[in-house]
Amino acid sequence: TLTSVSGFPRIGQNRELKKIIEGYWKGANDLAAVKATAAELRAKHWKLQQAAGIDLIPSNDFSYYDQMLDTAILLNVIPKRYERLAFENQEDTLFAMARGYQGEKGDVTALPMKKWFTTNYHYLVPEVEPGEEIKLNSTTPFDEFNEAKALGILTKPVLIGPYTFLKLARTDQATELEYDKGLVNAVAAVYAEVLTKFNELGAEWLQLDEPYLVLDKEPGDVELFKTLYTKILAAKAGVKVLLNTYFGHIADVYETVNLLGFDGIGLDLNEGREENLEAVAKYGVASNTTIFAGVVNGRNIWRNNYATSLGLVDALKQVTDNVAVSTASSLLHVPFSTEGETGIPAEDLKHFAFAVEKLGELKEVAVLTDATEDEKKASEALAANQALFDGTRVAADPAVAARVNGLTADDYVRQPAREERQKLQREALGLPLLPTTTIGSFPQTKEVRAERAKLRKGEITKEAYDAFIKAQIDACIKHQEEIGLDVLVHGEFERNDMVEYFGQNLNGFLFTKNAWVQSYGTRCVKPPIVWGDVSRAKPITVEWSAYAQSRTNHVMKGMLTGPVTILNWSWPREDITHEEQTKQLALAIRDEVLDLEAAGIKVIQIDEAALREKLPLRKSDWHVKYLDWAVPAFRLVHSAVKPTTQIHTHMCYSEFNDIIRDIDAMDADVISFEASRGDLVVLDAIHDAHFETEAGPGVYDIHSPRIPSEKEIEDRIYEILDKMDVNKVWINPDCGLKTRGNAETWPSLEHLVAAAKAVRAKLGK
Ligand code: THG
Ligand code: ZN
Repeated sequence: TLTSVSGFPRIGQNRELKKIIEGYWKGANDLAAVKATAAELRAKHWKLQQAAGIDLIPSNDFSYYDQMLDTAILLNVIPKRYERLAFENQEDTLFAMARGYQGEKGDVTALPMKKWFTTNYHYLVPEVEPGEEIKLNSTTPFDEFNEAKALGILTKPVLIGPYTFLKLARTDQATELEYDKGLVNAVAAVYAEVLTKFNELGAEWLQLDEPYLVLDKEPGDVELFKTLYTKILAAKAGVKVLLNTYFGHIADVYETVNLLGFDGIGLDLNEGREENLEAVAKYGVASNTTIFAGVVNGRNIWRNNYATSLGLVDALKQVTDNVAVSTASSLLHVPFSTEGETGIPAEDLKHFAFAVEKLGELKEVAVLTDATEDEKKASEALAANQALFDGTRVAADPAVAARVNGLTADDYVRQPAREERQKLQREALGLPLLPTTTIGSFPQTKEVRAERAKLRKGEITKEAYDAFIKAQIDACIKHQEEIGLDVLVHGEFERNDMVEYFGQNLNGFLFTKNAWVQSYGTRCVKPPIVWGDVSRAKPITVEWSAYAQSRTNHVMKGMLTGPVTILNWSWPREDITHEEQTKQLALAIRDEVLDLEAAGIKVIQIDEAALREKLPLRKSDWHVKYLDWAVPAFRLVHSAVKPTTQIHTHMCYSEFNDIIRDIDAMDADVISFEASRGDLVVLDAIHDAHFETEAGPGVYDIHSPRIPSEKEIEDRIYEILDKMDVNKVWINPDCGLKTRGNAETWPSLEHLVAAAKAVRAKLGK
């Protein structure tokens, strides 16, 4: 049985790519060094896959920043403002599109960034300007194919497909594209040209990723898909084309797809299992088509259950003999290897498979697929795998179960109603119109990280570390007071990551040393693992927040991460439901909320940065599979506070127009969210839905190092006031500031405060 990997992590076992690229940005090394490291990483990753016995090894899954951005550049979808910078190296144009640019050549903002389907990975949104000349504009996919070929490895080049590209790209007004004939033909022509070139270069397979196919279809979508692929497949000559889908099922278009003449169709048999299998059974498989059975999960860290995978392959074999086994999605979303995770006992670590281990699983599943019943009975690999799933992995905590089972409907409802609370809070907190605040974190400088590393290595005492953090808090508070912010924060210097930090202070979690996963560009996260039942051992943030409040007469905001976000940014268990795990987390954070309140904290922010991220891709699943328990879980966290305690929440990204009422139903008093890098339609949604929650739509983009001018922010505030009741508007940046430097953070915040004051003054007249 043929084995195929959809994509492999590119950041490197020890994040080599991150380090060399960030070095280049800082001027510590040149572009040649970046290119050399990139080539080394590609070679290492191809060879690893070859050694694991993988048949179809991907190329062009590498990227300096993001594969969607690469696709835009490949198609020449480069807005003029970046071309005008006239960089000598195309890499610098790429980085300007990704990060914005402010320097001697000009001043441009970055392309907007959005979450890649339901993952914590972010892609850059291509911007197609009117009259854009779509043409083949890069040789990267061919160069990398040749690079592997020179190493003796015939790879399967991977590209984001034209349908997904067109569905995710936007106009320069941030609206959806109109799929006119010219645009569609031009895009199809580039893909056809790519196929022709790969045919010349001797490629056997080409993989086109079309994850957008797992979403609900709008009128015209299926036609668009058919038009594109009818043209593209006509150019395939000797190359076999694998249409790859993931993160869900394609049951609604499977019949059409099956008739188009693809050589391979990749189906996700984890996330779209039942629907995909049913579609295959119902419509069959064209005689020249191979089904690529996505059985090895690309989004979890748990060992594959071989018996389950073999069952899935068997089900397909009832319909066709042409079955290959594949990763269910790219392995981009899992860490590199469990090797070196010495902090986790071997007894526990054996339950995990990261990218490298998943290669082994894929191969073993393929071998077992071809095995006779007797061979399977004799297989040690199968027996060892089965043993992982027999018996109890972890004992249940009866106290946690008792608490969850004891919950009643009242535990999910805060009293009195929000309108009433907002009045009481206005009096109690004494804030001005358009209050200013920040999202919570301040720059995590080298110094802060170095101090934490010293504590970890035992080079300094806990007392010395705490004193250091207190000094950081003191300075941060003083600075916030000086520039005139209204609601202050302590800065979160004691935290590494907003999820990892809470995980470390809760029972039931496991941690890795090096299990990094790319989040955007060179930025990575190291999600903790939910191993057992979750509970709070002791107060987590109370001492820090109480200390910070003691240092100022301003309102100090307490900062917590919400249960849905903790779960979504951890590796969840697969033996109990997400709903169950979230309830356990909600009860733990609820304890923390009440302790903060008791310690005199009047404003408590419970971030649900990742709530939108895991909204199911199909609308029919939104409520039943997710919102119906995720929104109540948030209410459970805060329902017991006093009416005058103001509950804030924060969400990354503003893509919640369609769930605006669900956001309101979280019953927070105030929400801040990202809106500065994207479009303004969310303001219309707030307006149209009579959104009750007070809101701070971010007034500038913190993901870019550029400093916004006071004027820019003032203009932005007026845009907001056009759509919102002035009494409900907060002024804040669009996300936490931990990834920024102090050099850009403070001037930006000064401009923010000045802009808010200027608008207040004008409103007063
Ligand atoms: N935590 C987690 N996921 C996230 C965010 C987060 N996803 C979305 C949003 N924030 C944006 N993503 C990131 C991801 C990583 C970082 C910042 C924003 C980051 N990472 C450091 C890096 O790569 O240099 C990690 C270094 C370290 O902790 O030592 O800054 O906040 N879970
Ligand atoms: Zn955010």
